[in-house]
Amino acid sequence: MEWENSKQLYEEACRWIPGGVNSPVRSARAVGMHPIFIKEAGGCRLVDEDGNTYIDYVGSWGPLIVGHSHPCVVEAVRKAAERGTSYGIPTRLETSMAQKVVEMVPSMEMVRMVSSGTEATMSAIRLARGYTGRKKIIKFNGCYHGHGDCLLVQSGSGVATLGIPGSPGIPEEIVRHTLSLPYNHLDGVRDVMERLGSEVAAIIVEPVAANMGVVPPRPGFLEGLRQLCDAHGAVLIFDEVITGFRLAAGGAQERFGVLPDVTCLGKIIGGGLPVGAYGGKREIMLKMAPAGDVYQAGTLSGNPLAMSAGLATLELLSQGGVYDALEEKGRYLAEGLSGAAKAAEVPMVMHRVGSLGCGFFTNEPVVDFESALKSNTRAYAVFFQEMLKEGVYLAPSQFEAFFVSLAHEKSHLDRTVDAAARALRRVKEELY
Ligand code: KE4
Repeated sequence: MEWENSKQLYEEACRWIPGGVNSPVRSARAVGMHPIFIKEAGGCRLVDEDGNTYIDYVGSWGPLIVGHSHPCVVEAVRKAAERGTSYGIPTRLETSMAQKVVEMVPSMEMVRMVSSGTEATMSAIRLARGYTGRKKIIKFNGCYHGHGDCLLVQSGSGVATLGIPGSPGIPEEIVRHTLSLPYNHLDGVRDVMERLGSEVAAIIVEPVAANMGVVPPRPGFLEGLRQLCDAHGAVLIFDEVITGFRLAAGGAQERFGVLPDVTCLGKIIGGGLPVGAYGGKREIMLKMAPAGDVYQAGTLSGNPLAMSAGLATLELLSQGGVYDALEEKGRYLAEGLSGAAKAAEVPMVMHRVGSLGCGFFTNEPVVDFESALKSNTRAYAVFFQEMLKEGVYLAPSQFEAFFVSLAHEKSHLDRTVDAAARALRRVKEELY
């Protein structure tokens, strides 16, 4: 497999775009190569600029849960575009989307559309601070909530991948009120809340962490956060940008039976177009301007193209049997990959929740960011490159996830497991 055109396109891009990419995790630096450039995609397949095809397990980092270029989504966007792309004036589509989201997400009574997950979490933090009149925020090491200043502390995803200690350009005064604690360690949270609880506006958490690789909540962790927020009057925010509409129709909060006060959404809600959202209890959401006095705005928030793509996607996800199918596909793939690692005698800890998963190259338990960081990222890099040569596109970082879609058929999963068997043998030869 060769990537001559991608190499040239990357060199050209680097002249005009910092690092040649519009988002750092796409750079593939962490896996020791240049990024491939994609020409088109359909279903679970990608085609790059050199004509190579891949089975795609990134799906634009989660949004394409029904597959690329789904006819229903394409048709919805086409029809909307013919009527205009954006008005900056209310449309009935936005109300339909809000009603659909409230219907699907158990804790939501009202919702506000924005254009990215970062906007959703930034707004949720401002809302929590405005609603409580408090300043402090608790997040968790290895969780990534977008690149908003006050949340870019001990973050996962690209920050962890590139080993950036946070980010220059964020004044200490901004992050002084952000406490980042070990994920899954409820005692640590309880200690901090007992000392500072009256100053804490919110605890924000990925209910299943997916930016340090995939790390599920320990039994009782989410329930414990709920109890601590109730006891100290803090707002519990679930960042469901990845887990929303993926782990169940109602996301992680439905799957784990713990209801937050505010939920942040993104990715799937836009069906591949730029959409984020935040919402929750009516009493809290009514603090947002113009109903209340906490300000947040967005030129393209709720634009008809993005609403059309998102609504078409959520309608497809509302059909019977969808989440059983995603569960079975995820299970089948994860068990296949684990079996291939065992056969190749390569240490791998496999975590999977529904159609979201990650294989850590380690033989120790992974329960938080600190233990995830012990993974052999060199082994992951070799695995990534070998799988790419086999025609399988994985996340170019150990600290991300694989995303299975409805478009992945058993034949694709079998091909992936067969490819992994060969790739892992080469990892074994090279590193173990
Ligand atoms: P965006 O601003 O990238 O739409 O969403 C930020 C965000 C918020 N919360 C969670 C849990 C997230 O995972 C994300 C973004 N996820 C990364 C991948 N892990 C997006 C990929 C990228 O940064 O290019």
